[in-house]
Amino acid sequence: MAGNRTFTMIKPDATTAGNAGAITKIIEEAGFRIVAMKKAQLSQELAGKFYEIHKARPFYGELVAYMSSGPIVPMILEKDNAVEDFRKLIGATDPKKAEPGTIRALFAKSIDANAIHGSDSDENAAIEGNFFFSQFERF
Ligand code: 3AN
Repeated sequence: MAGNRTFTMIKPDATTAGNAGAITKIIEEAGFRIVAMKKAQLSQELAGKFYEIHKARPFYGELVAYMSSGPIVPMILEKDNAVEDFRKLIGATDPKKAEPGTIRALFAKSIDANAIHGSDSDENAAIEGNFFFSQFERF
């Protein structure tokens, strides 16, 4: 059975551009409840740990440099079928391929500065949520 929580992070491009509020509004209007939320900035070391699963990919170095280059807004979200529904709401990794109306189609600048992250499985949603939030920061 699909789980009811996912993890997301508004990336430095969208946060710096002042789009965090507009993106959060779209997320809430799509029926997701915010369980945890904050603003943070990752060091290179922490960004490297967060994206450890992509270590072998050619874009890993750029991804880590980019994700530690500015502020982010991580969140844990709740909704039935959360992981799959949220991936639909954000659209394809490459904003040129993202469906019109999706968050990446509306706000992403490029494949790396693509506005927002969404967990790809229930297991990764739990790992990623635990990376950023303690049990006392979930409501
Ligand atoms: P998604 O975030 O859509 O799940 P993944 O998990 O394949 O995409 O990739 C993780 C992150 O790595 C993406 N959000 C994007 O920022 C970056 N990325 C993925 N593919 C590329 C690529 N070909 N070139 C540069 N960055 C990439």
